[in-house]
Amino acid sequence: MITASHAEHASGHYLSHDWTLRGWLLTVDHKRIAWLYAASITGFFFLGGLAALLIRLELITAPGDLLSSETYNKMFSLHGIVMVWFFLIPSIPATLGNFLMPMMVGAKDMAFPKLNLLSWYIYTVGGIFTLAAVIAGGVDTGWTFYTPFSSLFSNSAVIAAATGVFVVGFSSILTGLNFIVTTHTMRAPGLTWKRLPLFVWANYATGLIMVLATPVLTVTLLLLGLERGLGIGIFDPALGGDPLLFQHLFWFYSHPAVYIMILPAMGVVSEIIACFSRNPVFGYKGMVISIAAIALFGFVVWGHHMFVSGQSLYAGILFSFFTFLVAVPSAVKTLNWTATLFRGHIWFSAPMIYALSFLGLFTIGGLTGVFLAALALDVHLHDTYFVTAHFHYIMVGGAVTAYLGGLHFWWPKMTGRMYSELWSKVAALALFIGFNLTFYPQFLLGYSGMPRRYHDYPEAFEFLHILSSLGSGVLAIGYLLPLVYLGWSLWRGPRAPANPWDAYGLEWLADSPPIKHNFTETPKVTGGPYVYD
Ligand code: HEM
Ligand SMILES: [Cu+2]
Repeated sequence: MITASHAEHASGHYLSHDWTLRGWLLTVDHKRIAWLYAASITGFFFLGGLAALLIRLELITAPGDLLSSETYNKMFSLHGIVMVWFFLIPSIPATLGNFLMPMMVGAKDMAFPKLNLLSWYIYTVGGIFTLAAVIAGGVDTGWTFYTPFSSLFSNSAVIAAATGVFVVGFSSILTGLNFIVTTHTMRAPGLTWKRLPLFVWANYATGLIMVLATPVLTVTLLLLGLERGLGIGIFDPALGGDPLLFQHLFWFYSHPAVYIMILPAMGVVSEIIACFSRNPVFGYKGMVISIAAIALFGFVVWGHHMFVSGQSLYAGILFSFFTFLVAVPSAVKTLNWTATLFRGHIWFSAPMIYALSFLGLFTIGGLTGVFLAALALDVHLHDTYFVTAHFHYIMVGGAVTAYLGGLHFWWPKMTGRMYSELWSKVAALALFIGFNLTFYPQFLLGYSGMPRRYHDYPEAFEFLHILSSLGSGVLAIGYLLPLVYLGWSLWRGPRAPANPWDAYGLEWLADSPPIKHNFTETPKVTGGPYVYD
């Protein structure tokens, strides 16, 4: 049980005053910073999405007839760089996490509100560098910046783009730091670790990965810049370097980084599934241990990206083994969500449709990851559309779907407004259908030998590519619709009560939208989370 008072406030809420530029750009309120991030990542999401649509347009026909191969390379690089570094990494933590972490632990704000604002500014500076790279003609290295292509051969705007990613890493570190310290020091009386909502646990673990892994990426990009800009030999064998070193360093960060994308998504889904099946999350302790295990083992599997790079077979066997191992806690979580649904009173609200979509799509993404972790199979599947489909099932089907689910779940809290039930369900279904139509054919394409990152292909692959491109049109509708009805709800939506879903959690005790410092008095916690009956 949790208690607190939330009397009506004549003084108004966090959005009701100070709508000056200064009031927004110099705010240290975690809730407003969440909106600054939300606006920025939405912009990047649609920029990346535009590039994706151009890619899918090119691939409708077998010959490379819409974009030249150079432009095509720049298009998928733009898509990957923007989506991974400027949308997915910040997405849930920087928006929903920023808004909710302090509220869920019963605090007034983050531990370091000014660092929180600084992290958004750093993100913005990074974003400007990357946009400058695009304006300067684009980058063609892919989001992975592999050497020796990026350091020696590419004559596109590598330095500007890599600098953007280098800079944005610092914002990620600051966000992570804030999550860690906030969880440790700002919890309300009675809110012990064993009573923390899973969303808080997930973001806490994500914070640890952000702080521990991101510096490796930062250094790697710095080394790349030193070699490309000053000719210092690090990755170039002619100068005494080793090109594979780049891949090791890059994936040492970027594999854990995929858990930066998925752990917060898992946190969101836990909250939604518990609420809309009116059941406590099955196996809370197992869920927390799984979060920790994923964060920990995520650090020892990076070599699964390098099975065919010539690394030693023994290394390959170990990396394969650990990769199978990391799939176990993911499976535990999936089974526990399913058990939570079992005998629940399921309410098919829009957030729940997103959460259920996540469950199915994440499972397919995870299981195909297990295929890829098998050494022999990966020789056949590496660098094909099978890999593309695998990670899109997780990063888009999983993380983006959960982000939208969370946005719909907490929208009434964040804005004080309700949105159209009908349209939100239509959008969630369009997403599910469009997503599968786009990416399921890519498994078949990859398995039959279609390599990734090519702008033309044999005619035999045309039918599946057409399906995939059609699907991307439906998917685009699924993403554009929320922009319309959520935007509309801001002006015309009915007022939201403090707890429209009858959900548990400290955030629901606050007003909708919350007052500036969230609670009138610090809430007291006397029991565990998810006391649904
Ligand atoms: C559930 C356990 C998972 C397993 C067993 C797994 C396994 C793998 C393997 C073996 C590869 C390398 C394939 C290759 O390049 O030949 C791979 C690639 C990839 N995976 Fe996963 N994965 C899992 C979860 C995830 C998650 C949670 C994400 C993202 C949130 C993710 C994102 C990616 C990405 C982005 C790539 C390809 C990167 C690139 O080459 O551009 N995976 N996965
Ligand atoms: Cu990986």
